[in-house]
Amino acid sequence: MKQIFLSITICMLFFMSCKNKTTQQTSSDLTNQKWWKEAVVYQIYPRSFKDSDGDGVGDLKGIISKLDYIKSLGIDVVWLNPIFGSPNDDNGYDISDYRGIMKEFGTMADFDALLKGMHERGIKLVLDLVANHSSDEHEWFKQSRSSRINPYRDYYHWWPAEKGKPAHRWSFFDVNADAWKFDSATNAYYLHYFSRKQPDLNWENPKVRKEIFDMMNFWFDKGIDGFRMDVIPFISKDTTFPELPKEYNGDMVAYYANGPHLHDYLKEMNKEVLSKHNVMSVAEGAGVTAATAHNFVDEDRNELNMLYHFEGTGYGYVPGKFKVPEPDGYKLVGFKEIYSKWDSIFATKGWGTIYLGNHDQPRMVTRWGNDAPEFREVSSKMLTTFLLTMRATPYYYFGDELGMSNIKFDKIEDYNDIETKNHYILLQTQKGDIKEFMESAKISARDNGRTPFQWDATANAGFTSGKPWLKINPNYKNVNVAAEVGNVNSCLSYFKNAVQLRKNNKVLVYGKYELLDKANEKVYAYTRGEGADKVLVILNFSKEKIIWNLPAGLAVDEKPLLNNYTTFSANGPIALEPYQAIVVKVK
Ligand code: TEU
Repeated sequence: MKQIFLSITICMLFFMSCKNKTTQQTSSDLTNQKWWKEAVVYQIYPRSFKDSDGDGVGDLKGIISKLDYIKSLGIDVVWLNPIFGSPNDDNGYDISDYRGIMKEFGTMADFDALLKGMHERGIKLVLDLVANHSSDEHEWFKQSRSSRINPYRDYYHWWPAEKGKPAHRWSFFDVNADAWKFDSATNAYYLHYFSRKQPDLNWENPKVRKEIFDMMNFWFDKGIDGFRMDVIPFISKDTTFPELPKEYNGDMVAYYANGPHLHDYLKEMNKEVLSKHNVMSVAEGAGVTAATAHNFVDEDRNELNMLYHFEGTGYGYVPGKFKVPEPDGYKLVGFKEIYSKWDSIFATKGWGTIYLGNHDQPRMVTRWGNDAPEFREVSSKMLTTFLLTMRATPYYYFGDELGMSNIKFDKIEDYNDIETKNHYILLQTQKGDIKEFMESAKISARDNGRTPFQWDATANAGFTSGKPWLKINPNYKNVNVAAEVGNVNSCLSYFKNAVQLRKNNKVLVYGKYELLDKANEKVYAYTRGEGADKVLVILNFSKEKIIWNLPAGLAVDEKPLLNNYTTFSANGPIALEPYQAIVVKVK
């Protein structure tokens, strides 16, 4: 009897504590609303958006000419990939002039006009901060490599050759995967986690940090609204460059992301720059895990606002191989686990982001949906529904609103990207499986997401009057803005509706997320919100028709808030069409 009483008491206490948690969470959400949590971010790869001068490369004037299109999407923030002076070894991620505009993209006057045009339309502008490394053509590096006693020597990481070869560090884009490059001018090696033309800056040096912070303030003083921070978790290194620790398990990215002074530097950046402006900051969270995420974004840490993780977009590749997709495709149950886990990480503290595509990723419809002609549009709309109904700030990649898909090059010569080209060379040297690599690249290579934007069915998709820097996807004849803009059933119209739905329903921004039917291998279903303010999202991730049963106790409206088909019946088992997506209010 005593025992029964004890268990009842424990149950009651547990119930009360859960209830308290929920109440707390809701009230803290309501008092902690921020514009950057409610924003929909639209990412533009400037090289591929719109060319105004016929050189085949997109530019700032091109973006200016399309501001009304951008405004019509209903998005709040534009993130532009790097637009600064660069020899373009890695398409702008190798910066030679942090305060100037890349020649192909235009001038500072163009930039000022672009920013003004965005602000006039109520759109915020976020730029890309690439500060883990510069270009080897930056003046700092030219000075640094010229002599061991040059004042800029310590702006970078050097290892004198008389000490022997430094301990191995892996490089993303090096043809030998070696991050140390010997430089005969001073008989020393320099560090480059990315290409040889992207030497890593030495953040231990306070002068380097000051240069970067001053540069950030320069752009904020111009009026920009935030920075996306390229591989920012890599900035701090153990500069003794020891042999890799015993517990190191081959995950170099995770190792790079945990430098000893990383959070000191981010706090300093916050104090010197971010806290002085009403802006947003988002870290590219390479190597950041569930265990470390809060250190970057919790408000009381005074560091950054958000980060995006790689667990989602890295999922479904064969472990140990370079971006080789699992032969039978990815498993939805694992996909749901990842996104549910990342929701729970920020459920009561911090804030998340969500994305399926960006300039480092293939097109989302090819990778996560189905780009076969009969399913491209519906599955694209389904993925759009997912992105715009999760509790996290959506980062939506330009072109996905049209349902653009992978170009799938057959020949290595068609690729422009240093990652793909250099990995091909590395594989040749290692006598690796080139055939497997080329097939995988059709699904996973970065250039798939970089092909020029498709404006209309005229020559070169209306992107340029010249020769485009990268081939245009031949499907542009049907998949383009002109074809979609007046069509209420197009991907474009669907995206705009989904954006408006999120804007008009704060429950889609802040509401509690609850996964339903987690073992279902084809359907991803979840609710957002609680009590009277709750919606159900049902996403059929398969090409099959599915009957899905509403969980007991859940009743929904007859008319969905969003549906990528015309059919829906709220009574009895729900019949889902291939890739059907439904958002419906819970009664
Ligand atoms: O990406 C960093 C990064 O982790 C990528 O190298 C990513 O792992 C890879 O592209 C996946 O295939 C950032 C930028 O987003 C990327 O465009 C740059 O090339 C890189 O940093 C170097 O600046």
